[in-house]
Amino acid sequence: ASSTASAKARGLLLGVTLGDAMGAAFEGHRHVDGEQLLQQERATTRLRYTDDTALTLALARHLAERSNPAPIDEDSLAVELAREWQREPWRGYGRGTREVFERVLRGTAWPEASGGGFQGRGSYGNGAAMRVAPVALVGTSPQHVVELARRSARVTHAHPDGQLGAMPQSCAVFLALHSDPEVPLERGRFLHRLARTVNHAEWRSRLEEVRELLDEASPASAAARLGNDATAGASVPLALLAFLRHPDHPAEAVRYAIRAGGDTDTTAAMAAAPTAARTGERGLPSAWLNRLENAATIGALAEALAERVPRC
Ligand code: 8NA
Ligand code: MG
Ligand code: MG
Ligand code: MG
Repeated sequence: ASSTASAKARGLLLGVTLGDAMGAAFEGHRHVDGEQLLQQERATTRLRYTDDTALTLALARHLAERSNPAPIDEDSLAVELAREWQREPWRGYGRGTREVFERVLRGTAWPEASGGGFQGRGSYGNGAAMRVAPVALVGTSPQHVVELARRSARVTHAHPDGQLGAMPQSCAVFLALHSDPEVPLERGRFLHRLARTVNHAEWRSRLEEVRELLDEASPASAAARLGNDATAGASVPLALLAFLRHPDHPAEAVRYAIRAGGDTDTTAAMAAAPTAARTGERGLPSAWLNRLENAATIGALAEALAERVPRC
């Protein structure tokens, strides 16, 4: 892999992990003030990641073991994700996802296992969006990436909204990965490309709301407007805003997402993915990286996937 692809792939995967691990201390808090966050940043304790990262890494390993043009095999992916939960069930999984994994491990095929939750409606939680970032490393175009996102999502999230959330998230990571960090990001154009690729009425209006908040919204007012809970529709837009507010500064994007409260580990992980994919690993604070569990393994997995990043 080129040194740029390698730095960007490492940024992407380590960024997700750091956002998740920094945000985990605040998950479910209504508000997070600057002082609390500063305390967490100044601590020297080990940074532990949660389900968001565990499943992102499982998806990354799945992709690393397969080649294009069909890097996702849903039957295997469902089992691999479920086994990851079984291996470390204490990482803080959502209820819906735990139930899907129990069914998969009992031998139920994924369409039935994921379709059975929430009275047969399936989950529209943000679990598919929170783990989707690695598909951006193997996708060859925005269209290809959102198709991979949909396929990776449906093994646990049968509800269309759970799958749809993973699409703008993956597309944002792809566009950021292939952006030149030396050239200022054209945020309006970026949102326009996302809207065109996802091509869905509800997401168009969510992206329009993000556009309206680009210049001055505080984290609290952004959360009030866009939502900050564990559903895909009320977390992916906030994460995207955090990225677009600080496209060249992963730590600031993470801080913005955390200060917005709610599902902080997940929104911070989703905000960090495109930001650190754009800047590469050097955009991540070394003080955070030094505290991060399993950083060497995660870096090595990123290097393996960097080989697959297409030149474009
Ligand atoms: P999920 O499928 O349980 O969905 C997450 C939440 O979305 C659910 O708990 C519901 O509140 C809501 N939801 C989803 N689908 C429906 C529906 N059809 N009808 C009504 N409500 C619905 O799990 P997931 O994997 O999608 O969620 C990811 C989240 O789970 C992330 O925040 C992750 O960090 C984790 N999480 C952990 C804790 C924790 O206890 N540490 C708390 C919340 C979430
Ligand atoms: Mg989590
Ligand atoms: Mg979910
Ligand atoms: Mg969460």
